[in-house]
Amino acid sequence: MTTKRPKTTPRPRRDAARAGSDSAKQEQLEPHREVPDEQFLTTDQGLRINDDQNSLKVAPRGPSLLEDFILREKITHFDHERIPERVVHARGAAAHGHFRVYKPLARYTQAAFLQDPSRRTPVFVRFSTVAGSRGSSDLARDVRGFAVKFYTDEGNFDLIGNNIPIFFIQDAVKFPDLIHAVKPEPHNEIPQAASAHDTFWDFVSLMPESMHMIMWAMSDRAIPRSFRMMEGFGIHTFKLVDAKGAARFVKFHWKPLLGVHSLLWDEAVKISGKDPDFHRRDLWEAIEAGAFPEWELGLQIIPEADEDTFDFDLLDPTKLVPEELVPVERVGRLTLDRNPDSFFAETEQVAFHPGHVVPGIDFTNDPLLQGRLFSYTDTQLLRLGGPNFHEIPINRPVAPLHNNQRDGLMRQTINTGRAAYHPNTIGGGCPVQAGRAMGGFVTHPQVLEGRKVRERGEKFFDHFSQATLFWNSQSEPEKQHIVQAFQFELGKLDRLAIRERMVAVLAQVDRGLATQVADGLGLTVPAKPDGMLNHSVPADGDPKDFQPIRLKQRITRSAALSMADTIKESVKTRKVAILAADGVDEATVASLQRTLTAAGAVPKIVAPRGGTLKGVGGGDVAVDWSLLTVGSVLFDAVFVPGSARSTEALGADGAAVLFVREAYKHCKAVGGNGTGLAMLRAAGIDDAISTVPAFLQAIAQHRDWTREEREQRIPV
Ligand code: HDD
Repeated sequence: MTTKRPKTTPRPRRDAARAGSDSAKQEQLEPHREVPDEQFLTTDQGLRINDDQNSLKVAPRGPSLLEDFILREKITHFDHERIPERVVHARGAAAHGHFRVYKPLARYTQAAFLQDPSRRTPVFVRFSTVAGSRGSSDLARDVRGFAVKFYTDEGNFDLIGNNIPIFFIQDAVKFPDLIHAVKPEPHNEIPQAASAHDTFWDFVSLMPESMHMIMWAMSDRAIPRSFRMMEGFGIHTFKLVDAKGAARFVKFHWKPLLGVHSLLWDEAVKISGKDPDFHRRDLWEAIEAGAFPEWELGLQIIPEADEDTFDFDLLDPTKLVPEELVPVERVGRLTLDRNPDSFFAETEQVAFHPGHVVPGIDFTNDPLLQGRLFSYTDTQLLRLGGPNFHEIPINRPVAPLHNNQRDGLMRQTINTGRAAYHPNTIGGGCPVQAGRAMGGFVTHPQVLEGRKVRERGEKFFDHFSQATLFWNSQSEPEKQHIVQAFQFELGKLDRLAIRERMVAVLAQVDRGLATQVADGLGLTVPAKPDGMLNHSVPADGDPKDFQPIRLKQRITRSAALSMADTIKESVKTRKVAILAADGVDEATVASLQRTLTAAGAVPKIVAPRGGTLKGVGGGDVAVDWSLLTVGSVLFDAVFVPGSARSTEALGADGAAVLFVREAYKHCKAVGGNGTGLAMLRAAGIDDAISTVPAFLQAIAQHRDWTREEREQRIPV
């Protein structure tokens, strides 16, 4: 390792060589960025430190002195390094990038960043799980957060969504209950990052409004292959407002260009042990390798006049708008192209808020959204320690910021002038309010009238129709995975009564589903639900008035809801293990590496040991990973190149045999040539792929799910 030492005087950070470079431009955007190259070590006050190895003592073996301000400063700072983790979405990973609209959207909205295709709006995107702590596994069965901060010229716009288009509850007032139920149980803090426990299922089994979301959460959407292969959804219905003040309803979508792909539960469980940072690492590595993740922004636009024409309420966040009813218009592209430099300064300190909007984007009365509008600022006050969190570099807008807010903990802005109020004459009346024409935000003047009530819209009570729509839209393998997920989750419960209640609720979604789940649990589905299904009833309410209703639906299947209908045309960024041992044919390996890399895949040599293999022709083959450190669960496909000595060694190695068997069991592309095919046959895989083009095609297909339906011959 070389150390870039300062010579006599360290060079200034922005020296001539850097000026005009990309990093120099970045520094201008982020003046707080620290680069230690060629700099002296200093205290927080800028004093150069002469000895960072020894505290100040009386004699070499004597006591330390209180006088040691360098020691005190360092330890004090260290003691205060942690801030409260997010109460939800604590575990996350993020990246910088940009957004570009395809063509002006003036017909829908006045938002400036949605007008000009030549404008690159910087973004910061944070992905997350919901339930686990900061250090929990990426592989939990959970919803994934998909939060996008657009740094637009008109101020920051935050689109804080999930990878599932709907939510568990209809009203923010139930959010603390939901989260208390899903978090580890309060007496023993078990289990971490898992919904498979009594309190969660107790709660949701009493709240039929959660059933649509539960169906998604039990599907493979909740165990994505990669953040890069997830859809994103704004969930709530929002409003777009054009320059004339006319509004339309909108649902926001993110469509990944790599398609939507998932893991299998068995893989997720095993990856959790092999690499709990699997998703975080995947995002990081893809960006470092220049394979920038991309999504298209999609809009479902609904005229105001159509508000009441659906079989559901547009304000109900437990319902989606089927794409068959309102197509998704793809309007722009999001590209993530830069990893953060400091996890804490950027990914941890970023503060999102659904109330961060720009002119042309407005809220609806969705009661979940309305509650969120309060919660996010409130949470930042605690988490980031005060009202000036917008001054933290990652949260600062690029738009100019002038107001009469003053002071507070950790204030950084040095406001000039004496008038911190409006109206004023002392400051010349500044800063002045902006009219609509000057980009001032004007709330859409929706007409409202009504009694003050604690109630919800009538259609909100159709809790099962869309849960059934989701079930009916799944492919057979997807249905089987949902059944297995329910069996796993409910099988983990201590209380039989909760399992029984859930099976009864599931029967309302689909009786066949409930029966399959019940079979695995050794239960039977009751002929009729016993008593009421909805227990979320006000004290003076008549429970009868709160029970689920079923409205007639216009559609019964929606292709967009099944991952089976996703893009399957690319092997880009897919990880392929080339399984090898000493005596491998280095020419085959090199040609395979070339072909895979040219197609955009990421080949890695996996061998029984690390270091370098001796090839059959006497050449060296560098090993990327040994079987001690990886399993096939970390790869999308496996290829075993033929060469007698190598494949004999692999066939005799239990870890290598397990490696290929697991890949096969997880429905991945498994290929080989020559003696590689014989090794695979001996491991029980007699239909391995024998040509490279067919192997590539199989990887692009993601998985051969039909293998699951066939007899499972492979013992693992
Ligand atoms: Fe939330 C964080 C998404 C409902 C309260 N939420 C948070 C994050 C995401 C979401 C992605 C992480 C942001 C980040 O990466 O920093 N939340 C959602 C979605 C919801 C939703 C899609 C429903 C459609 N949330 C919701 C409700 C409430 C909250 C109803 C409260 C009433 N959410 C919070 C929070 C968090 C948060 C407590 C924790 C950390 C933070 O805000 O910054 O305020």
